[in-house]
Amino acid sequence: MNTNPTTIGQYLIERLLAHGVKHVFGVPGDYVLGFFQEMAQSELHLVNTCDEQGAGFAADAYARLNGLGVVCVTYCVGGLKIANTTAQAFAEKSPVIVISGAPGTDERIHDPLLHHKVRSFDTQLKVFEQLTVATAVLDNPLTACSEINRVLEAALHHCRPVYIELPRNMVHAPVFPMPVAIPVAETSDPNALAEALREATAMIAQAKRPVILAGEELHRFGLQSLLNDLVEETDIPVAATILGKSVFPESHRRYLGIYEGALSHPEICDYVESSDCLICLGSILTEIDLGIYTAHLNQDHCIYVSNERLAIRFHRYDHVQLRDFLEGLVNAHLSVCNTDTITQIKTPEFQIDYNQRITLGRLFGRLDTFIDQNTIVIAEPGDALFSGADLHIQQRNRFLSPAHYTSLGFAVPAALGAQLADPTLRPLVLVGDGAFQMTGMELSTIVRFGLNPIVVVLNNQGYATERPMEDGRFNDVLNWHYSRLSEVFGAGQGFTIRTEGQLETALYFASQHTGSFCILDVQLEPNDTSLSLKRLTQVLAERVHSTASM
Ligand SMILES: Cc1ncc(C[n+]2csc(CCOP(=O)(O)OP(=O)(O)O)c2C)c(N)n1
Ligand SMILES: [Mg+2]
Repeated sequence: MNTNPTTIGQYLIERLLAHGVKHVFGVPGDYVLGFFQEMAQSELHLVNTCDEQGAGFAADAYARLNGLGVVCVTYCVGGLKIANTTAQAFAEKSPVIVISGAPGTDERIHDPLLHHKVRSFDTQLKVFEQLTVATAVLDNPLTACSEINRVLEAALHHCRPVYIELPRNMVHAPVFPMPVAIPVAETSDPNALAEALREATAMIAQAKRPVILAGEELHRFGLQSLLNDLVEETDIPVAATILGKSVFPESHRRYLGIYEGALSHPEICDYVESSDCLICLGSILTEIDLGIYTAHLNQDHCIYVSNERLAIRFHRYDHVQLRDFLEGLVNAHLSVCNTDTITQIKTPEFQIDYNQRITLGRLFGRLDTFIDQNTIVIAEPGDALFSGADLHIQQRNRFLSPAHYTSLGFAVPAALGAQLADPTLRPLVLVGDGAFQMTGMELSTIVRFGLNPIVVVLNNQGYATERPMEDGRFNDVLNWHYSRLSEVFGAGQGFTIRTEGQLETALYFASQHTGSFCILDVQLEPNDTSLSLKRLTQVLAERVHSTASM
């Protein structure tokens, strides 16, 4: 750790590198240009996107894979554009560092109306106070270093975004860093932990059919090997929430599938809901995880433990860490009676019918056999996610989707972030035509940085998810020639797909052509939607209409 005199800008860069950040996504502007130049001359790789929202989503995906991601923008015109992506990172626990340039402290005297200013100089700060777990304005060289370390630690501790504002005259301000204090890990109350483990192990031992429901926090807080140990030790079957999809290897002999209330496969739903001991680990149990509250989970049969709460049946335990509880379960060497042979929903054989018109179901049937060890599936909210939920993801952490916050526009920029975080992966991007039109231009950034995702556009001529709830021209989008985007960008390869044979040709080409992106314009009937989407929109339509009649 360097404690020699340095500058605020240099110190911030050094701390990002020390935390394993290699790439920074963003768009420069005059309030942040000085810091961009500092980053450009450092070991950090700058990835300037077409739009700030693209940078925000890329940083979110990068953070989910790398453990920390960074988006750097200019004041308000850039910063406020990533309010949405930061909100998503907060809602879904993704540790994104937002760095925004800002007017210099010397420029703020007498409160002038500088460009990009909204109401007052702290408007943007106030917005981000709502969207992050910690904020720092680096306006004082005496405290800047400790402020940087405080917010970075907060991002790691809570696995949520933080905000750093850097007034432009402070980038080169000299500082004398102090050695960084090693954060003290939060520990459990030993009595509460012991009591909770006593109750939980007794409940599991008595149960006839215990089941684990695994959620996203196991990934975010690095607890997946403990889950694996628990399953190897006990043979308890595992279902995952949709937000936690791929937290457990889906090829594992004890993996059941995705549980999301009535939206899940009926066999999985029955198995989970009829369990006499449901061990729910690291899930925040969102509305979507619970199948829009169609889930029937009996609290009397539940052990619920997340990073923030532990409840066993109707008893609540405070100050027990998820990690400690999980370690306790593994070390308890439980003897479990659930020796059920579970029925797994396997990838079905796929026989191509070359001249057959392509349908959504057949597309996903084929994609399920196309996924390999190096694929990371990135699914946009909409039918891409609902159909994507049933894909068999063999490796851990190879499925990304904002399944709770469900902001459209994530998938294409997320491919950029994911592939830079782990260049061994090839993203398979599943995106609706509506969502593609929001951020698809980041394919341009993907070309500039030499990446090669396969982008599958589900072209059903608009907002299929919304049509069953309320239809009108507002659900239509222009029918782009998606396959010709490769001409626009001067790279990549595009395919228009109407038949299974055309899909086959495109997938074969994509598997061979790894030099750039491939885009598949899959032309579907507007009403060709998945069963999950049909079930979901039926529930949502009832809600829309019951609110309308109130
Ligand atoms: C940023 C954002 N704007 C609006 C919505 C509301 N919304 C949810 S689904 C949907 C339609 C998505 O259309 P498309 O991407 O084509 O997918 P499809 O529904 O056709 O599968 C919309 C507009 C949203 N979730 N996110
Ligand atoms: Mg669509």
